[in-house]
Amino acid sequence: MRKDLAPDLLRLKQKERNKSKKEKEEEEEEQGEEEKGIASMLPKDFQWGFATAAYQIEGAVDQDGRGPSIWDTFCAQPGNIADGSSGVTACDSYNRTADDIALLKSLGARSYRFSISWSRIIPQGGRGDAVNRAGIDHYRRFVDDLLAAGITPFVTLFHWDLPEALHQRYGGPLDRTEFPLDFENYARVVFAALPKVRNWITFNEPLCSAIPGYGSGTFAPGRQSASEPWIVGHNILVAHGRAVRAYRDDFKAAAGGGDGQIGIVLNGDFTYPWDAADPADQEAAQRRLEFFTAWFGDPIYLGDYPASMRKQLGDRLPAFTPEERALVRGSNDFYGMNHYTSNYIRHRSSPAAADDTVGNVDVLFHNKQGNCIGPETQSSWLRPCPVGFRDFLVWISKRYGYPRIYVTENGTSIKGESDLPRDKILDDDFRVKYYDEYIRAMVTAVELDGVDVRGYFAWSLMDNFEWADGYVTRFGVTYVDYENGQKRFPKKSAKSLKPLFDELIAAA
Ligand code: GBH
Repeated sequence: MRKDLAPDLLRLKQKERNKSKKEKEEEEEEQGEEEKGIASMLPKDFQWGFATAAYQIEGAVDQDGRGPSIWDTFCAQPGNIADGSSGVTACDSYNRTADDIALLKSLGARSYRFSISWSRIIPQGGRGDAVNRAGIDHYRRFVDDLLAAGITPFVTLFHWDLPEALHQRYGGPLDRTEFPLDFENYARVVFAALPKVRNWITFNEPLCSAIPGYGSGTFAPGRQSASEPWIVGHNILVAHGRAVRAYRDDFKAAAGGGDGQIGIVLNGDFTYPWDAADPADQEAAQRRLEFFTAWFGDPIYLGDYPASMRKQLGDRLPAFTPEERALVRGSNDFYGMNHYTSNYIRHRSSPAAADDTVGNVDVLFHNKQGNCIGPETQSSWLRPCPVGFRDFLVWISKRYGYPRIYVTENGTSIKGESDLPRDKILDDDFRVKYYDEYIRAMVTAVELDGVDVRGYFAWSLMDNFEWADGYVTRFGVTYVDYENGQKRFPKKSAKSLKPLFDELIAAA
């Protein structure tokens, strides 16, 4: 019923609903009812904080025995990165762990999501290759320091920075046998090295390794193919399954009473039909979500790829062997959700092109009536639409049986932010509003739709290397002065999250 309403109408409806709820609470308060507001609260142990990724912040690419990753190679080829930059220095976080932890503390974060650089742990990447003690020691110290500061680590094993040596050796995730075995080995080394970590993420956004990496070629390793994205996606799922099985069999029980958890992070933009009255557009909007997120979610929660993908892609989409299926199905202790934006979707009448990756649809920001989904940002793909967050949380929850969800990334860039003087950048009202509206939309999903959200991480703790967009696009709640020693200056948005979560989390 709600599906045929445009997001702006939904927004109004939501406002209305929240208002009447607030009014109701006020009434209850007058009546002196004790349970007032309890249901509208996030759980008291709700984990909130900020997220980053190794290649985007660490710099120090040659330090302490790190081996090169495919992003070092990709950045070195002219034309791949908008401003010709790379992660060579980035935020220099490898040498500034104390600064980053102090920053997290000052912002009131309860948790921190960061990723580990595979080629710092095993410079050549493979299971027959040497382990780098210095790399392990670095992350051990970092985890100890976070815990000493009262901050809970959420650790991502793979945020796109494949060791270059594995790309050279067998094409990395293109190899159905070697890649899952080498990833499992790397995961085991890290699980053993960091027994105090209770929250593990195997892969960040496998879709981004697969499609920009091997389809459009806009991300490392920059390959362009109509068939490789589906192979890469498949092999990443199997590698994820192997790492999860290893963790459950050999590490989970030993680590602090068996309360550890592990899952994958999937990205997904929500969709609305371009013409809400056209069943073909309604179907197209669903199909786009399947190509985006159910591509990985369905095998994990339901045991196979969506029928719409099989129908369009045929044999280019690998089939699970029984052994692979058993590894992948049921392999999430939680659902890690990265979410930023929404689109209007229009069906296409012509057959899908061979290199189509979106389900043979047009992905748009305007609907048939000419309504725009949200204001422009610095990122061509991102326009704020908070109600899409609520609707996406509900879509995932219904499809997968209301899993425990951690929102592992959410945030925005701002159009023209980098052109402003520093004092103006620090006054990032657009980002403050984005977080306020998105987080409240999430809370609405918790209180009215029964969605089970356990944590939330803002992307990102600080401005950093925004992949192919370089440093011009800033996603940080903290400004980083790249010209003057990577000094950090918290923006208004950085300080806005603690009061917001203090309001929304139930008192202990
Ligand atoms: C996340 O990806 C990443 O996990 C994080 O590292 C990144 O910094 C953050 O978001 C902000 O971008 O230009 O049309 O080809 C979000 C998903 C994947 C969205 C790549 C944009 C490129 C679309 N992003 N995608 S396009």
